[in-house]
Amino acid sequence: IDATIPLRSRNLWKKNNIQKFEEEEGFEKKFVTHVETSLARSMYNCDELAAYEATSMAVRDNLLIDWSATQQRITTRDPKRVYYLSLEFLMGKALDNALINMSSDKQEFSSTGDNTSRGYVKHALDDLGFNLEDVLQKEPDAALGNGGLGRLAACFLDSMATKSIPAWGYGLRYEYGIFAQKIINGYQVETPDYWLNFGNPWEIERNEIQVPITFYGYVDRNNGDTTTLSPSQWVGGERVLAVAYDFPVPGFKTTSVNNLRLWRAKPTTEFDFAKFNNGDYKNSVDEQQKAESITAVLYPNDNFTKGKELRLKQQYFWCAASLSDIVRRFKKSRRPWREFSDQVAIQLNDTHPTLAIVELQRILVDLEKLDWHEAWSIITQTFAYTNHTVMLEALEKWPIDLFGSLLPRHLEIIYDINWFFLKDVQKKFPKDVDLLRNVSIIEEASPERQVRMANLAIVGSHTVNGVAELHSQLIKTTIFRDFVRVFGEKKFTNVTNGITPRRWLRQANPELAKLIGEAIHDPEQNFLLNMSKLNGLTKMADDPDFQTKWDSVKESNKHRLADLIKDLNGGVEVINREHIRHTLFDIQVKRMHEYKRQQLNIFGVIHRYLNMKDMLKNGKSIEEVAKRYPRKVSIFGGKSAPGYYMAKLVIKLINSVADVVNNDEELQDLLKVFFIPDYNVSKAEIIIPASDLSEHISTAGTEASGTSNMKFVMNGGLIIGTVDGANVEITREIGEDNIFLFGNLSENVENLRFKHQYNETELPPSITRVLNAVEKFTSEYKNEFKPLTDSIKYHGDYYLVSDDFDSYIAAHDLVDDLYHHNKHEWIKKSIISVANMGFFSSDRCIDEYADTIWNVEPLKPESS
Ligand code: NBY
Repeated sequence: IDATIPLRSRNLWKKNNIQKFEEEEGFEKKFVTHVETSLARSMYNCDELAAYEATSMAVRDNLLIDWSATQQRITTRDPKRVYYLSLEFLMGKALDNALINMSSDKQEFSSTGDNTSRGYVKHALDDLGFNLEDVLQKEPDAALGNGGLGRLAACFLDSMATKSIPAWGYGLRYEYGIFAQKIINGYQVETPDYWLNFGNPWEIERNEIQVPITFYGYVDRNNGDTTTLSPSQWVGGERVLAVAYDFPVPGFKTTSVNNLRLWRAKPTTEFDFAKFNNGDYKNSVDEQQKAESITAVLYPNDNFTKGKELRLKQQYFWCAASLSDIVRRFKKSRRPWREFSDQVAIQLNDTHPTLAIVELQRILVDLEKLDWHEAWSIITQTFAYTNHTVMLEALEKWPIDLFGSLLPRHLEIIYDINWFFLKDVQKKFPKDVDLLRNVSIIEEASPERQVRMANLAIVGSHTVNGVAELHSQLIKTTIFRDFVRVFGEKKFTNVTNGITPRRWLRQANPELAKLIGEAIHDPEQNFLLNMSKLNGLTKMADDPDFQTKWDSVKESNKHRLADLIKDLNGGVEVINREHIRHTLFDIQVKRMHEYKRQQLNIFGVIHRYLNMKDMLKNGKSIEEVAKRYPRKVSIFGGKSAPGYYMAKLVIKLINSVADVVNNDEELQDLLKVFFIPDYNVSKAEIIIPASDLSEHISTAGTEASGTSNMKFVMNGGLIIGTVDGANVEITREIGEDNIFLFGNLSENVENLRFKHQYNETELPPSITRVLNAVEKFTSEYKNEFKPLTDSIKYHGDYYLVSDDFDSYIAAHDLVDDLYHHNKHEWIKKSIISVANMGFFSSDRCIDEYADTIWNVEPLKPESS
């Protein structure tokens, strides 16, 4: 139905258009209005939570005015647009970011010295009786993601809005995000993250947008001679509804506001009358309620898949709802189908949305009655796929039986896609059975046949990209090498990841952003939009005054982190504040995973501790020890997948070591160890700016890119790392003198693993000593850490901890030496590194996607 207002009424609408507020007074009015009407409270009954809600609603009102204009512009001009399909959007908090990004025509310096909208809102809140920082704390993180992949999607949304690229994100609105991690007695304990407990002022529930989604059932081929290639009728069994929830995504210094649409599952109003008539009213309602479980919870695994039916249901529910939305919008534009890919580019964030390919083929063939091949050519002009891992345990596969029962028609379509694809391959490479077997979308291996989602994604996409140069090279030579033979090299490209400097520099590290702005004569901080401007820092790198200021910002950030750690430690101080400026903050925060090698890090800490104790035992004074092993605090943080036994054991080991080391009075605070519980986006914003050194030490060839490495360096931390993922390009950009690289190269990994398998390697004495000492830290059971040490001693040391250990220790020696005996040189490296990090802005990354993969252009607001 047409819901447009008739012409004669439109002037009245325009006259009543609401205006954005652009300064304190306007904000105050909105704030009080929301307190009194939306929240039904008053000045006698307004706590910080209410202040957070009212502030958010006021800011949201502003964003929605720009959102509406942006969306109308897209509808009217009908440019090519991007749909970014991701099962995870790790957004973190929205308010602070919105205050920084929210455009205003009156962006003057306010008395708070903050030139964004944040400045005057802070001032206004102060006048209204609130402290902005405290109010911001009331917002729960939107933690709808596991790690790098989900946060990447969030950074991309920020950059696409900032660059005025017409783009929508599509995902799921999980009621429970990634679990909250508690550390009890040194062990990880998971508790549910019910982030919607107090409602969510940032979402718009769109009850008018409900898409029916079907599961199970059968395929009806009423006409006996039709083939699976002809339009077929899928008669579904279970039906649920997908309801849209929209989140405005503001760009920085622009009025472009994009949309993130998340789907929620709810029961249909259909009713099982059969059951009802049998007197089974309760059961028929229960069945309905099951619908909601589809979007109840985010699966908490990173880089690992398990074929759970509910996960496949999530994937189809989300793909079907999103495609129905995309197709509906396309049909409204009344363009012919052959122009579909002139309007639509769909990016698949990993293989999780690969069903979208099959669903679009189904819509085009079964519902729109397009010819199979015509439909397929539309598909392959529309989709592109981003791969995020080469690790086999992370490649998605679905057992045929499970798949065929949930999505019978889709399985047929996959068979047909595969049939045509393999026919082509066979024509090009006659009699190459191995090739056919390797590239087939169906895996024939026992015990059951499986659908290989990566193969399907490659076959259905025009472009496949990796996320850092080394990784993109590796996918071509390992997991996808046979596809390179089939499709040629050009289909496989690289787009090195990036991060948004708005959140990861301006928001997380306002003092550094301010100092940089002053130093490069850019007080308005336009460098946040053009990060090559950071180059201007280079000439200050040697300036002693500037170095002192630079170090003072770091010190202040270290205090901020020390405050957090104290707070997390039950109010008991861990870090000696007196010496904080000269205490090396050594940080590793990321998901807990064997390939990321937190075990290598904690073994290094044990090595250091044993050496310090030995020195004391041998009669050395604490001053002598301090000279060899200067002040340092080793900070860890990260969640383990709930079922990942080894990763959880590493957490326990870190906490056990912390217990012993931190309470060893003999060491006089020279070494401290702390595991930060519940690492998340908000904590990252405090942790990352405080690092002197961060660890990115994955086994070479396993970390596709890494993005926290970029965040740390952009905040003036140096890194110790392996030649892996984006570390390689960080080195290229900042110079090899400014990074501590160590360890074996990816080309040697296979060989080293082979040697371990045949017991051809003897462990170096250094690691043997550490492994033997590990049980000294056991607090719960005898030999508690045996699985960890055995995996290195007896089970092939798959992650090559022993092979890299000595070189890791040597790199740390260099770190100690430089930090404690040549701090000026250290700071210089820090400044030069930041000066050269422009490449890692996600704006650059989005430019590359837009130019080389999507073929889309910005659609700028008239005013800018
Ligand atoms: O994606 C990460 C990579 O490990 C990292 O190197 C890269 O920088 C980042 C962005 O490209 N991958 C990642 O975070 N993956 C997941 O979180 C993930 C989550 C779920 C599943 C697989 C991977 N899953 O199959 O369920």
